Amino acid sequence: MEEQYSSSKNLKENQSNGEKDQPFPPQSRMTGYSEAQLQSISKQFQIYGEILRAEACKIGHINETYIATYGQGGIPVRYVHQKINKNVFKKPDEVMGNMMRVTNHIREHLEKESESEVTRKVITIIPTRDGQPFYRDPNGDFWRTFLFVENVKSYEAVESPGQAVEAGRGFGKFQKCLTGLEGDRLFETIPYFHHSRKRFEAFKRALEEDRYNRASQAKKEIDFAIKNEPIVDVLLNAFEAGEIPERITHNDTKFNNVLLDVNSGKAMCVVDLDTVMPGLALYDFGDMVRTTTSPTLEDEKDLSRVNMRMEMFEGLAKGYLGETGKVMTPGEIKYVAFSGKLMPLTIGLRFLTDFLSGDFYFRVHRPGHNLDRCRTQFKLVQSVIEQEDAMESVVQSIMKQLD
Ligand code: GN1
Ligand code: MG
Repeated sequence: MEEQYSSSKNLKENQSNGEKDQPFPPQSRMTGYSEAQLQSISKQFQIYGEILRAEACKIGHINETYIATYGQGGIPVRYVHQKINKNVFKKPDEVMGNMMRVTNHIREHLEKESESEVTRKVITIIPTRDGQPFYRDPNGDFWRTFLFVENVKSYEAVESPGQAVEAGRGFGKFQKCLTGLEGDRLFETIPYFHHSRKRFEAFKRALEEDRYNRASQAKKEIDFAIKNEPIVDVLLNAFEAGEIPERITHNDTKFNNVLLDVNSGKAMCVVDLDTVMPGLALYDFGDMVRTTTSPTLEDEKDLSRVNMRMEMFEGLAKGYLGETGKVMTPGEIKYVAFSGKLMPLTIGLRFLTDFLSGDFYFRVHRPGHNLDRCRTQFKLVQSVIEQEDAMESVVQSIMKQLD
């Protein structure tokens, strides 16, 4: 089945196995809801038809996601039910407030441009029966429902430079469209989310504590992090100096968060809007470099396969700058290539911190999973460092072509 979420067949399949001899934090376990439970939750929303089946979605390290098929008179329609991780998102009402504003803005923009297939180009939030964007269940958990986008596919790893162009174009359009969102500043759904200095300090604290005696397993990675510490302040300083502006950014521009049309391969819809908030455009671009340029998955064990491929970088930069190049400031353009090493370093630091702290944050599926994820990130940082000058030239030549 071609769809935006690759799903497991069994609702229980997402449960993690605890690590032997280690206290295993409860947040890392996934509950796994039954169809009957989902049915009762879905009754709270303005849904079309009766539930026929539901599958848990394995993608995503944070929220719990189910794809449910409903039918009315034999005609199927699909919805996505999602339980928001309230350990991570402390104020789910603010997350949904941002999401409503952002999706309404994009929808209005698409309609103004007389675009077709609007429900495939922006997420449709299904309200509860009393018109709210989320439902709070008796356990105090927050649920929301989206219309499933049909005939699209998401990929964990990029397969061609053309796909990289589409990823860049999809997130670039998103970015450009949100420059027109007026009104109050969006909520910061996770304060200091990409604040690389704070992420580095959190890593140092976890290392000093070494609560689970894991630092000895991560010596090389710890050395790498410390050696590359100067990277973490560069954009923060540029921002402080007024060299780069705050924008409304997506902040989780993983390649699997842009849905590509199954037939044309074109970017259709940007998903996972929980972290859309004030940020730096370069965080978004850097996170695309992180997830779109290596042929491997984020948890690849064979590090010799992890590398930044220039043709993918070029595709990404063409797609993204093609949309945003005229909106971005010279200060931002200066750090486009640099952001390609900042983001794998920042996310790698977060994986390492979580590994050292006992895997409380990212859902893990095997012992050492977060350390494996950290290793791929750091390998990618190294690969970007080795190719940064060439990446810079690619950016310059794309910018010249835009003039
Ligand atoms: C998390 O759950 P997912 O895959 O959408 C994380 C991102 C990381 C990413 C790493 C809220 O995103 O910041 O980059 O894992 N989201 C949050 O794969 O922390
Ligand atoms: Mg996400």
